[in-house]
Amino acid sequence: MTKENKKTGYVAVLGRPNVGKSTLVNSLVGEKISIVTSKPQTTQINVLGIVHNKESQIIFVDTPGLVSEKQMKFNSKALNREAVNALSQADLVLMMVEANVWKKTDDYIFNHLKEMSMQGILVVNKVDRYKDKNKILDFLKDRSENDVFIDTVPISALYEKNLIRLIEVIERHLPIKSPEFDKDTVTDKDTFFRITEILRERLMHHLRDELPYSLDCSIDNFEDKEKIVMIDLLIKTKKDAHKKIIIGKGGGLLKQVGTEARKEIETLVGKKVFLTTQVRSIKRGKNRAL
Ligand SMILES: Nc1nc2c(ncn2[C@@H]2O[C@H](COP(=O)(O)OP(=O)(O)O)[C@@H](O)[C@H]2O)c(=O)[nH]1
Ligand SMILES: [Mg+2]
Repeated sequence: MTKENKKTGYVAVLGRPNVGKSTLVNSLVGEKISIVTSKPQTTQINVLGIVHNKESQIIFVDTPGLVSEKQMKFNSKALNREAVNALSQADLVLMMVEANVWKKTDDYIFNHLKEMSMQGILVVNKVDRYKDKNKILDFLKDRSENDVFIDTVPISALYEKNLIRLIEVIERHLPIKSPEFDKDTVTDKDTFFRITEILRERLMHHLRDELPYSLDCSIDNFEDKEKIVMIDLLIKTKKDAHKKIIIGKGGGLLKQVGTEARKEIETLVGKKVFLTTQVRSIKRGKNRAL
């Protein structure tokens, strides 16, 4: 059976790290699709968040934040490639910025769109930070009058303000075609990916800035029993020193990370979860188990 045609398309969400891209996609999908922390470059690969409306199917592509070459550290090159990929496949682009903040990286992204002769919607996030909305008006005007932005929408992704308007504006610019995903599908990522991402988010939340990027989280064992899911998670790190930090004093940090992750995983799988976490440092191809 062919699906009824709707406004359907891929919407790439671009913006510098930490502007709130993942928060927006999660709010719109109504489920945690993509992890969020206060640290830049939390999202490492493109994640699809699919929003099903009566009139439309909007496939958001949450990208790792684009950064300029100058600011590149860790694996930013690979992250940039993900964002550029999303751009090339998109039917529509959202460029997300923070209200009253415009940084060099915003210029970099804006110029990138301009050079590619791409048009998009300017989404101005975190307006909740300004009680007096007049304080944002000049910013909106200054930033939206150019040939890149076809529309401007101020929002608060975190407090879900003006998101209905954003959806309306997006729908206006999408082509009418057959929806790509069935209505139960909210992301392209499977449960295993989402579980390891939850663990990574909790680790990033608790650890020092630079450490989390060198971590690799995976599932060692997964058993779905009738009333409980048994999961063994593995955290791989490159240095023994990192292993010590992750485990924490008397195992305290790892225990806390495990407890927080377990609660979120229970929501995701809809069952009680028995979770174990193990840290392993891998040096020059050798496996040094805990
Ligand atoms: N005040 C406020 N904070 C927000 C809003 N949206 C996101 N944040 C916060 O900004 C930080 C970065 O969010 P995230 O979605 O990970 O940004 P990303 O790197 O662009 O994906 C997190 O601490 C969010 O809670 C918003 O609308 N208002
Ligand atoms: Mg993100």
